[in-house]
Amino acid sequence: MSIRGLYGIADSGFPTELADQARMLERAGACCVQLRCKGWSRERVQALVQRLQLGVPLIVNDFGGLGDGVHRGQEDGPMPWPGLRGRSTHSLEQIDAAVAEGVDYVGFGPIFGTTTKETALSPRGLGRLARAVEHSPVPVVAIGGLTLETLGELMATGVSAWAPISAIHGAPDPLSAARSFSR
Ligand code: 3NM
Repeated sequence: MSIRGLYGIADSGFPTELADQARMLERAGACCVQLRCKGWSRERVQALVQRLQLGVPLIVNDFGGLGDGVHRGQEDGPMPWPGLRGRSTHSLEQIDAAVAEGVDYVGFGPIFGTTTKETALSPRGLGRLARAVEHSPVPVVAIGGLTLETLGELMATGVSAWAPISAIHGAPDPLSAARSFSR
């Protein structure tokens, strides 16, 4: 598979059931779906994964060995093996470190201001995103404060994929919003 276009994230911070979010993202054309279940036990995430039959790779935030892949932040320890592996990064140095540990893609953000994740980091902006894209030998997934209004500028950086959360799950019609991001 390739990490391209809409990188779907199903997020437990929104009221819609995670399985329904995940199926909706697949239907909208996401290249993969990440389960971001903050505060959930491994057992609870595992039960959800077992219930989900998706036609696209299922990537699990934090926990390795459950889905087709794992995504981890800077503080979340070494990458489990095997499977599709992604790491959140916020600088070129962190991209280098993630590439050295053998990740398949890097997240890069926050591009714009976000309220979905508690972060002390200032928005990286499109300029730094463009440098990250140029620098990284693996696909870059932009994240943080993404909207449909800025999708055109974002794509102009050459970024492989994008992972909007509130612009989809907080939209009046999430499927329609996700479809608009999926191009
Ligand atoms: N990671 P929204 S920003 C989960 O910078 C996450 O690594 C970020 O949500 C990072 O699209 C973020 O609602 C939240 O801003 C993205």
